[in-house]
Amino acid sequence: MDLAIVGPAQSGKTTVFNALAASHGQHGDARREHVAAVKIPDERLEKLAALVAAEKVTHAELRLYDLPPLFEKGRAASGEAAESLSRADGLILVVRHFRRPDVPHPLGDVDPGRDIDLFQSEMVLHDMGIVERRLEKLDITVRSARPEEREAGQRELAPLQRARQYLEDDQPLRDHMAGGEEARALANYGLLTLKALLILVNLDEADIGSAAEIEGEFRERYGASVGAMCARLEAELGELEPEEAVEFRRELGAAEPAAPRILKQVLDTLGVVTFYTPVGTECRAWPVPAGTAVLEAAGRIHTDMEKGFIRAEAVAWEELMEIGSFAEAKKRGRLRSEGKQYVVQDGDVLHILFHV
Ligand SMILES: Nc1nc2c(ncn2[C@@H]2O[C@H](COP(=O)(O)OP(=O)(O)O)[C@@H](O)[C@H]2O)c(=O)[nH]1
Ligand SMILES: [Mg+2]
Repeated sequence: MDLAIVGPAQSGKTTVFNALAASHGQHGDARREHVAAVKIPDERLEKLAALVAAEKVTHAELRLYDLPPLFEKGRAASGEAAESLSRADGLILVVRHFRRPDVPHPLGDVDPGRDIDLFQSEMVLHDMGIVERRLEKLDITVRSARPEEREAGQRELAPLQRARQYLEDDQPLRDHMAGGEEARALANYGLLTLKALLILVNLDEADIGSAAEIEGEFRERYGASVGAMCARLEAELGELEPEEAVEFRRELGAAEPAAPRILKQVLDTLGVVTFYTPVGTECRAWPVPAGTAVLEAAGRIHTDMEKGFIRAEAVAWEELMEIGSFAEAKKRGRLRSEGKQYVVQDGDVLHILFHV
């Protein structure tokens, strides 16, 4: 899963990127300049790994992209940034709430609400451009096409026309078209307002005590996924040794690290559920979109598992922790046997049976 960090200049995008990438032991190799692979902190995975005495624990990962400012002076993203943006499954929109007189705001004053509104309108305009260009082209194609091609063109037209309607009303597409067949038809256009969006309010150091309150205010106003953190503080604490960081946090009144909470919000925003596979000596977490059938989930692990799928043995994480082992769960008849249509539930521990 790819997440693009977007927002106005100087809102703290790079700082957020560093704060999230520094979390959970991400120093070193996984981190390139503008891309970071971030392990998703997962307490369930760690407890499960301990239960089955796994030698190797593999966390689910997100890829974060730190993008240059978009829509500045009407400019769209270009080159590599445009590609990362178009491919991303979701966006983290960073807006500035921190004050800092020494860091000028490009619009003069600090007003996160205005910045959110402006950015949302820019995204709508961006998508409108894409949809209109595509519709124009299709219109020509359909009119000059042979009958059998005409039909395919018309099938593509319908969702685009619906999208144009919403965009004309200044409505982000995710509120109306996400998840369904139409969204799939539009998936390859790189439409920004169709992507999952987490608004990340970048707090002032002085406001960390009221993070939850501010988060609540913005959520009420925007009816959307909202997170709040002080990115600079978290990035700096992320550089420290863990014991030192704990000490500093206590002094600052920022009890819990923000990154795990924000990453969890990212997963929720993406509509992702996590299942677990303790196989041999490895215990692993797998993120999949909510609603994924176990057959497809098996295919994520290995194509052979999908091709030769027989059935899955499943047990909920809580239940397994309580029972103590897969073998004991089986003995007590608590392992469910699920066919390929079974929809994977968050927290499922799965054993997939397949023939090669
Ligand atoms: N006080 C404070 N300053 C921040 C915070 N986040 C970023 N900054 C500062 O704002 C400036 C711009 O941050 P940067 O991450 O480079 O912004 P970008 O242009 O969006 O990538 C830098 O001087 C940061 O130190 C924050 O949470 N609190
Ligand atoms: Mg930057």
